[in-house]
Amino acid sequence: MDSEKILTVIITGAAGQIGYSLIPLVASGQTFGKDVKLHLRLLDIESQVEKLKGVVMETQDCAFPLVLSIEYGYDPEVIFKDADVGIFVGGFPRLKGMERKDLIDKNVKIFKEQGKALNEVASPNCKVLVVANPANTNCLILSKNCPNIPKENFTAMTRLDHDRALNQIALRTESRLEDVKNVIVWGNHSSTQYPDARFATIKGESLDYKGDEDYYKGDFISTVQKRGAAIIEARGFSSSMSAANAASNHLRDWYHGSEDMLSMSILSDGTHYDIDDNLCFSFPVKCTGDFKHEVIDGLDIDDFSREKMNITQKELTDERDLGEEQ
Ligand SMILES: *[C@@H]1O[C@H](CO)[C@@H](O)[C@H](O)[C@H]1NC(C)=O
Ligand SMILES: *[C@@H]1O[C@H](CO)[C@@H](O)[C@H](O)[C@H]1NC(C)=O
Ligand SMILES: CC(=O)N[C@H]1CO[C@H](CO)[C@@H](O)[C@@H]1O
Repeated sequence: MDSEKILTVIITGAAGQIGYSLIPLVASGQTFGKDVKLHLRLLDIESQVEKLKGVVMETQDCAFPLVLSIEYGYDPEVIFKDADVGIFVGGFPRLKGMERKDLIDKNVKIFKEQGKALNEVASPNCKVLVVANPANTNCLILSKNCPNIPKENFTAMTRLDHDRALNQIALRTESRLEDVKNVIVWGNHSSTQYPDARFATIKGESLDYKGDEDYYKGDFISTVQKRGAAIIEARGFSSSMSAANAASNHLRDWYHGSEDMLSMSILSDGTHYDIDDNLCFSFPVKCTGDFKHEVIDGLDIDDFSREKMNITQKELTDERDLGEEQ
């Protein structure tokens, strides 16, 4: 018999909206599987701890058979202890009228502190997913402050954009969602991202991209890019159910592996698609299981795509430079 599999999983921002949707996905086994037992470690800021206590009570009341223990609090040096997986959902949100520089300053402070704590107390084998925006830059800062954990173990989420893109293609082609595969989201998780349908397949056959090129170069891209804003406009809150679901999908496929081409933001090393190193950039990846992934290289980049990739790269570079002034 295999020895029992146990993961210590931390979720930051656990008292927030995304946390509330994410905890049941993780705790029920949807994310890591029904055979993986869990120690849950939930963090939020001090002013949210009372609320977090309520979330912990509810998590206990769900009586999830996989959950061996739950701890919660606001001190990352306590909560991050021995973490195998870190899901960073908590950040400083962009408030109305806030400049990007202020947003970066606030988040740099949080992710520096959390990176240091992770470095001190987490497992050196810890795997990281950053969800909190600006996710790519937050991920880069976290990694910089956490040299004990290899760079390849840091990722940021573009899976929500990826899943949004799959859904738009399914609607456009009147296909079943499960039959649509292999889109790519390049770059930053923001309105400069480039959702790329050129290699998409439906039931294993190439999508008729050329036959509907105006759409795939136009409305398709802008719909995916602006989907987050459209949801805020309609719902009055930012995406949380779908963000939690995407975080769970990202971790599930990273852990178990997948046949599909997926999108993940990773720390670039300058060897893929002429993207500079030292950026957290979303690439097409193949997840091979046990939290291993490789960039899918060799895809053709036409002028249209390169121009879009240049835009998103430039923005990330500017933002990294802002973050480094701290
Ligand atoms: C990257 O995306 C995040 C999240 O949407 C956003 O806050 C940030 O400003 C973007 N960065 C750039 C450089 O566009
Ligand atoms: C993309 O950026 C590179 C380097 O900055 C530049 O040489 C190239 O001409 C740009 N390509 C397009 C299509 O904008
Ligand atoms: C993707 C991946 O798992 N990368 C590395 C994470 O860290 C461990 C060691 O701490 C490495 O063995 C993995 O290759």
